[in-house]
This record gives sequence, structure tokens and C-alpha cells, in this order.
Amino acid sequence: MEVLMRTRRVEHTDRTQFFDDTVNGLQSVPKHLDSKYFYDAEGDKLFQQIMDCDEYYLTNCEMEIFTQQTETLANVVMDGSAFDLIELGAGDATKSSHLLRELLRQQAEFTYMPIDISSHIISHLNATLPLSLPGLKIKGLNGEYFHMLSKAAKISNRRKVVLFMGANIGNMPPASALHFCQEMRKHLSPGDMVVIGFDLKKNPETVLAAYNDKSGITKRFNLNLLTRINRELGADFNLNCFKHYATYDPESGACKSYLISLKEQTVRIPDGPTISFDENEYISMEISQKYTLAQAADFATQSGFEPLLNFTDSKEWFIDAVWVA
Ligand code: AVJ
Repeated sequence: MEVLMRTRRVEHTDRTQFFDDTVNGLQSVPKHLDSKYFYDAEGDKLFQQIMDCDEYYLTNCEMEIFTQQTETLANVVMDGSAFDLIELGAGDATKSSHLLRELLRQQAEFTYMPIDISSHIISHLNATLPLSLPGLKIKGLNGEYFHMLSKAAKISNRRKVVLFMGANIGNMPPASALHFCQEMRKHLSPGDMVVIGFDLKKNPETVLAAYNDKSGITKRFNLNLLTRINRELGADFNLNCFKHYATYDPESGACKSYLISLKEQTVRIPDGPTISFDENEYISMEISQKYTLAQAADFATQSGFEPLLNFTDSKEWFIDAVWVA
């Protein structure tokens, strides 16, 4: 009963947070929504489809690193002592499972601690990974990244290796991303490591195509957040009256996506405000920031880490950087 009540309270908080963030974002000038809300059940499916798109190179690049350089990667993180391998936003752990298998093969002494905001993902990983990776010690943690990093430090005092893959850091504007790295450093001790994925600056057309695929999956992914707002908050967005628009600025490295209002219109949110759109008014939806090698290394030093080495795919489009606290 206690457990049930706690669950319900958390869900209530989540819904209110979604409502507040949505209303605040849509009442701001310019309007914006938070890309962390893309990932409902349908959003998860669409993101899977994005990863299968020809144009979306990021997953293939990082997959190449995790499958072609697995042994070196394993040796770097093992570093001769027992450790906790903590993955922020583990998802289905497809890429990291290659590293896990290699660590098991080398009889490394470690516990895998995936952290995810989705309790569904954590219980799935807890149930399935030990079956596909016999001998794996796993302790999934469900909650906010930094709360769970503190919790992990209380559970065990072993050396920590934090995986933050998939260029998820790119979903924060650079200043917030740096702040995030600084916060992460505060939760770690000297000798701890971070393996962090950065998508690199490259041919602008290659970048833009990844966020503007021909088959329109990214467009659906973007519009799906309006569907989610309609379903969960009872709003009345008409999806036909908004258009997906992606841009890439090679100078700043910011790849951004927007939804553009195709006409003057109003959208009602029950128990909330009515939102008016001018024709061509935009909602800022997502940033996927691209970096240079130098910028990534600067992030390390500016947040109290030492950049140790970079794992790079053969096209040199993506890195998994290894930093030491
Ligand atoms: C999951 C944050 C790495 O920004 O490339 C993919 C999300 N958005 N296509 C990215 C995303 C549109 C993705 N990350």
C-alpha cells in the first residue's frame, strides 16, 4: 500500500511538471518546449526508427566505436581495480552491452548500474541483461541522474566509471552542457572516469540531413510531442497546422528544430491558458549541439576533468571521450 501511494504521488508530480513546463514554454517569447518530453511510448518507437534512418549517422558511428574498439575501451575503463559502471540514460543498452560482454570476458570486477528516469527501462534491463550476459552484476537505479549518482555513491565506495553516451549532452545548449559536466564532477572523486559521447562538427549537409530525413520520421518525432500534449494535457493542437523545420549553423555548431505555425491559430489547454500563434510563429523544440575536438577537451578541463583519450569512428564524425576526475 505504501509503495502504491508513493508511486501515485510521483506520477502526479510528473504530470504537473509536464503541465507546468509545457504552459511556461508556450507562454514564453519565443515559444519553446523541452525535448526531454519527446520520449513517451510513441516517441521511443520513433526514436528507434530515427536510429535506423540512413541519414542518422550518430548511432552507427558510436556503434562502430563500441564494436570495433571494445577491447581497448574495456582496458581503459578497467584500469586494474574494481569499479561501478554507471550509465546515464541507458535506454536499451545496445551499445554498452558490447563493452559489458568484453568486461565479463576479461573477468573485470564491476557492477553495472544503469540510471534512467523511466522505471520501465530499469526493470526491463534488470530482468533481461543478466540473461543475455551471464554473470553480470546489475543494479538499475530509477530516477534523476544526479540524485541517482549520489545514491550510487552511498551504495558503494568503489571507483566509478560513468557512461554518458549517444551525444545526449548535445541536447543542452553549450553553457548548460558545461554546467552539467561541472555538476557531474562534483558527484565524482579523483580517479573516477567519464566516457562521454560528442557529435562532431562535419559537413553541414550531413548534419542537417540527419535531422531532416527524407522519410519524415524526425518530423513525426517532433510533432509527436504535440500529440502527447493533446493526449496527456487535453490540448487541441491541430498537427496539420504545424510544420517541422530543422536548421544547422556550422559556425556555432547548433542544430535546431522548430515547429512552425502555418497560420494564425489558437490552442486551448484545459485548466491552463489559451495560446495564440501568429502565422509563421515558431516553437523551439530541440538543440543537438555539435562540437570540435578542442571544444570537447575544453569542456573537460573547465569542469575539473583531465581529458585522457578519445575513441573515434573511422569517419571521425563522433567521439567517445574518456575523462579522468
Ligand atoms: C538522443 C539526443 C542524441 O539529438 O541526435 C534525434 C535526439 N532528435 N533526432 C540527437 C534526436 C532528433 C538525439 N539524441
